[in-house]
Amino acid sequence: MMGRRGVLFVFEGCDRAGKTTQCRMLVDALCKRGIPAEYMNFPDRSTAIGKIINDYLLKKVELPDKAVHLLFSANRWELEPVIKNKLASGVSLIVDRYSYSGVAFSAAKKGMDLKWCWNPEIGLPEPDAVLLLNLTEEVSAKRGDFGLERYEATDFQRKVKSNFMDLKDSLWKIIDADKPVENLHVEILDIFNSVYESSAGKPITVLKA
Ligand code: NYM
Repeated sequence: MMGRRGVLFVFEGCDRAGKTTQCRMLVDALCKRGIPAEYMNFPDRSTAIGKIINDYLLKKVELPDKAVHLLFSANRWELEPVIKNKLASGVSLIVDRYSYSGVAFSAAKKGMDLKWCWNPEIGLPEPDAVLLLNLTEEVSAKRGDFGLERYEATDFQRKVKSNFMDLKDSLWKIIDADKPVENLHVEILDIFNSVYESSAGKPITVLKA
């Protein structure tokens, strides 16, 4: 008998919300329990497209907003076969940013709207769950200054947060990311367990218009 598929479990949020730490902790916890799981992150800077994105984020190159938006999306599409194969082979993917970051960040720029930004994402595998790590500005400020990458500025991050709130649907889970790391991990593990149970036997769907 074929085993069950993996789940596509996506973390979203502004910069410094603690997504990477929580993703890594979740992957470790799942692997220890014998649930096959792997970490994935977008942008994946290791691919050919990812290298251009990396140069753009580091401000080594300038690109028109629409062009770079499509590159971020293409970066997901170049990994779409990998995502589908891993899920089908039973591996759960714990994903550090996905299409929603693509839209929330690009649409925070002048002249870019949510609908235009969403279009290239249509048809990508749809997550079984999206967790939005929501950090208050006070706690974010305590984590130190932003880095030097593009987008790392308070005003811009405010717009990104408001875009995330516009994108969220009833299936998203909004998580209070001000909590201590360990408490947050326990809460997330619980959510994963219920998503894992409820997704057994369900096909992988795709993002829609
Ligand atoms: N980002 C990330 C986008 O603008 N569009 C996207 O599609 C994705 C996935 O890249 N500030 C932005 C959000 C971040 C930046 O991400 C780098 P990270 O997770 O810091 O490497």
